[in-house]
Amino acid sequence: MDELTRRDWLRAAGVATGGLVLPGLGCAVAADTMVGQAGVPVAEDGSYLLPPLPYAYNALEPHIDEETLRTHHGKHHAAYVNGLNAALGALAGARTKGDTSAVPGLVKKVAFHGSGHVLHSLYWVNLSPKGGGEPEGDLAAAIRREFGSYATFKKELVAATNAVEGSGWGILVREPWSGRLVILAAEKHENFTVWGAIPLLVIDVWEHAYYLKYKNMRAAYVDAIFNVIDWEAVATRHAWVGKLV
Ligand code: MN3
Repeated sequence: MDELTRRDWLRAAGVATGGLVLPGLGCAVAADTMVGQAGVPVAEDGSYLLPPLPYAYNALEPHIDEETLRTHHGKHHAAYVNGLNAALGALAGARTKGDTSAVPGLVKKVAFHGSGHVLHSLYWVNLSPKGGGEPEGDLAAAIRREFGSYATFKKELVAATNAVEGSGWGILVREPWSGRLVILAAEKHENFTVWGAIPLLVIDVWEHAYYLKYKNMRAAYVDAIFNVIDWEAVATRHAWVGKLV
């Protein structure tokens, strides 16, 4: 693979396995309170911030009532932001102590709160008092191409969303390998990824990745794989993601 093809492949792979790449969310956050993020505001110290609603709490009445929106944004979403910051802080503390015992529990918290934070940030800007109607332009054309009609698309999105078991989300994504639109449903927020995060390095721990040689000794396989990681490739992707934010 020549270098250009390789770079393009790495780029495409990253976007696709990330599942959902968030566009700029357009939150009106003062520039001096955030650092280079597309709508998911980050403070100077790297902690996450609750993005302000882009409209008043009563602006979506009567469809979404003021009390619901006030609680949803000010309490529930804020709790995800706080939970994410707390989990990352606890991870940093454990790292300082060289203690990995808490890491498995904490990474689940990062996935849960981080995904909750990102999905809510997108949810607010998916809504508007001026919303409703049907999509137009390129999006409308893409929906027609994929689903046949807006009515069919809506029926499928509603069916998927209504059928989420327990708590979760109906989600429309643009799948970057082909550019096509895909309807997904997430249980909880994550199971177990952060939507919008773009992977830089992955380690397959399905047994098919190691069982023939390592049998049940997954840890030996994981230890060994560090001998063959292409950090230059990881660095290329790291730099590419840096240009997005
Ligand atoms: Mn919610």
